[in-house]
Amino acid sequence: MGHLLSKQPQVQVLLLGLDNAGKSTLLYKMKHNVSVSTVPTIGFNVEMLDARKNRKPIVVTLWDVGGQRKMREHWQKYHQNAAAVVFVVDASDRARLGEARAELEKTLQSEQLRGCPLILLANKQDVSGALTITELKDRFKLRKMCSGRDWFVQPCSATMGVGVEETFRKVVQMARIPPEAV
Ligand SMILES: Nc1nc2c(ncn2[C@@H]2O[C@H](COP(=O)(O)OP(=O)(O)O)[C@@H](O)[C@H]2O)c(=O)[nH]1
Ligand SMILES: [Mg+2]
Repeated sequence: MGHLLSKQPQVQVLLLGLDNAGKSTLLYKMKHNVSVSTVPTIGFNVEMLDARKNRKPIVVTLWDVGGQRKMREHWQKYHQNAAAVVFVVDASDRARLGEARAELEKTLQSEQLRGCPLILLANKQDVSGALTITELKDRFKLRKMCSGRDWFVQPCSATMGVGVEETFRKVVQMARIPPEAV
């Protein structure tokens, strides 16, 4: 089994975003389709999911490297070989939007992530008053921030499981597969 898996192209996907954005909830929902009560991530959570891209099996490894301030400096280490970045925003937390935007901008400026596709998640859509994807796109000036890369904004509610499958499909579709892996 391990042998079989190792033959499949592997893609590394980073789950990034501020603490409390919903990264760990999303990860568990993608993997097990269940909501678990999350604890603030110290270090990282990682899950491998099977998928098909261009009708070929691939393994998607999702890295949830923790959003707490002291962990953010470690993001850099995970940037190498990233096939895609999923940046999770708590769309209901208007007070921290500026902080989230600054973090995203810093992330995208990383040399190792040059050209890396971005899926921006407007999470917590179940909370009334949450920013819509259009509002988030405007507030983040996303078009400008993302010039030179593929990007997509997906609304979701990680706890309710809404938009989670769509997110995973989008990740698989947009992920860059390293040429040596195919
Ligand atoms: N209402 C609501 N709460 C959410 C959603 N996603 C996550 N949460 C809650 O937000 C808190 C932080 O989630 P967590 O996944 O630990 O965030 P992380 O720090 O980014 O890993 C937890 O209490 C989650 O239950 C969502 O879509 N809607
Ligand atoms: Mg977490």
